[in-house]
Amino acid sequence: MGFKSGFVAIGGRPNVGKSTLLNHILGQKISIVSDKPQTTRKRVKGILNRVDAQIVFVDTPGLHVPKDELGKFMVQEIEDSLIDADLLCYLTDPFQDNRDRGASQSLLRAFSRPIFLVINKKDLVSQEGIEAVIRGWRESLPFRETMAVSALTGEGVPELIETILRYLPENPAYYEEGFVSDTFERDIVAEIIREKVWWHTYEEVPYGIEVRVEEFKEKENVLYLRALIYVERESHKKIIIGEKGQNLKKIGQSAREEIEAQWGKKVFLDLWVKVEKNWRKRKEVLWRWGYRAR
Ligand SMILES: Nc1nc2c(ncn2[C@@H]2O[C@H](COP(=O)(O)OP(=O)(O)OP(=O)(O)O)[C@@H](O)[C@H]2O)c(=O)[nH]1
Ligand SMILES: [Mg+2]
Repeated sequence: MGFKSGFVAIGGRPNVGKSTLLNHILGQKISIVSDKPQTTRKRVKGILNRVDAQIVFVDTPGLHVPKDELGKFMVQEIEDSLIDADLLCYLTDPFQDNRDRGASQSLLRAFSRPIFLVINKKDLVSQEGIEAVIRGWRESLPFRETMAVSALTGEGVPELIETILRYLPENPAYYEEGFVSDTFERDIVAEIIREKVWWHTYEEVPYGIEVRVEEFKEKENVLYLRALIYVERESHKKIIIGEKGQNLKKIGQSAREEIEAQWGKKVFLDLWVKVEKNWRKRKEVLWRWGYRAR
């Protein structure tokens, strides 16, 4: 058998565990995760290198009906990820309602290569629960494979990878060995900070957050970072900073610890909060930040 390679898109509704699955497969944090829907905004590549194959996984934003320019960009990211994909893992979980099937129909129909139905969060339900999900989907599209996994415990993930490999073509590798993601270091740092802001804010606040890393200076054993956290409203700025700056301190501390662990260096993280009014609706700001919808 020759070397195999291909692109595998991980798609599905918000919050079903797409990014958690990507991270588990790669054995490292590549894509940020939270318990709130629509965490992922841009597609994230994670490259699995094996002696016999290279699988380029593409984590995508959650499928939803866009309400603003940022949402339009996110849905476009899903569509663009499918153009190159050899296979689509449509991820769902046992807690989705009928909207899951409704929302996915046009996307799934437009995709002409193999689609797997992957039911995630297996650890939270019984076998009957999994079977109920499969029954719910039976009338819909013909999936080539149906599997249940837990992205959290890893149960079922090796089987998923082996099954994916059976469908991939014989091809040389797309990326050099050792290449795990094509995300720029600055953007990785910005995403880690955004994740911590998401963890420490609630209701509508996290959705209006954007993080930009303005300075990224790497010296021998030290990484110096200056980042701006943008919010949509003055009141959100107060929430992020918190009483006597306590919330911002927590955000900064957990982001710093994670960056230090990833880079293996001491990190100085200088965090600032700025208002950019209603930025999710403003094309000129979105374009500047790389969220360019067609
Ligand atoms: N119990 C359990 N929780 C999981 C599993 N996979 C993901 N989660 C949790 O589900 C929540 C959403 O996970 P994400 O990986 O951010 O989901 P996503 O599909 O990438 O979400 P969006 O980026 O918003 O579309 C987080 O709280 C995860 O910890 C799993 O297999 N079991
Ligand atoms: Mg995600």
